[in-house]
Amino acid sequence: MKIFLDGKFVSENEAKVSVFDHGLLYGDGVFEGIRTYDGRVFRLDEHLSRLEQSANSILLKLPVGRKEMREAILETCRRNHLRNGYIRLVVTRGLGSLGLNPFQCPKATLIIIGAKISLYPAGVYRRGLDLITAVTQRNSPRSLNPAMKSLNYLNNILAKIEAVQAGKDEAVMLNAEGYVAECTGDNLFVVKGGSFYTPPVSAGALQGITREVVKELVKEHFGRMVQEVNLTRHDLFSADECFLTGTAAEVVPAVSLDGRSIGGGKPGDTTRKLMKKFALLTRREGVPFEKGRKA
Ligand code: PXG
Repeated sequence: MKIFLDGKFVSENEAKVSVFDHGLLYGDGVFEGIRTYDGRVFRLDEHLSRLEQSANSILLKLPVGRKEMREAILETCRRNHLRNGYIRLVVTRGLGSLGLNPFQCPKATLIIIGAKISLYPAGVYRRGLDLITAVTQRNSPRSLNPAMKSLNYLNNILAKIEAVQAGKDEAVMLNAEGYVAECTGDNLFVVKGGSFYTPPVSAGALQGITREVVKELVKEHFGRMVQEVNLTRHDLFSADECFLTGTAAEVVPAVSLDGRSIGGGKPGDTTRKLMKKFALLTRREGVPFEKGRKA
């Protein structure tokens, strides 16, 4: 595996950052998880825009511009023959001293890792996920806004620990008002009476790239606009269908929450149709990276 680290491709063994990197010391940085399908990078510019917005929000100057970043990603895919894989793009605040002050870190560290993707096991897509509600609240947009994809994931990790300890697949995170924000690494949707709902970004949801794709698919195949509204646990209990979306998970059904079954405890037809349409879409668009191959 060849990893891009600050302008050079290095082996896994050589791919190391300093103990003085503020990404390690403080979780000070931003990241993206991106997919490749059939030799093409899916929604690359959308991911790069979100990275730029996250970086701008924490006053982090990206070490290279959009064009160079794009090319470094495509080259990482080429060198790792990443036809169907996962790219982790990480920008940390870089080397500094043992103090919070980010202005003492002269240059951000850029890391691009090309890896094989590990989805949920296939059975989960047939059976659906069992969810719990996390006691850990989603970060308040007024403290660490979940709309920024920062390296600071302890909030999500604490909720994930709750799910694992409860023997369940995933945790739903609520905001301070008690409304559903999202899951630990995925957005959440419900279907009820033919309408589609997802929490707004203001409720503490990331503006997921997959979430946007699903909105497009709902419009195209169901002729509906997804409604961004505050959702309660009761809305999930009483939904016809529920599913999660994310770069790693794609579209995955959820069939129970806190021991209450959702939609009869089985993945619904609408969710299954969206899973199929999503799979088809990923196979026909994206930025090709293999030399001599057209889009
Ligand atoms: N919410 C959160 C908090 C996320 O981290 C999503 C929603 C979905 O967004 P996209 O753009 O991927 O549709 C994410 C992104 C993991 C993992 O290992 C998941 C994400 C990022 C990093 C790791 O499950 N999901």
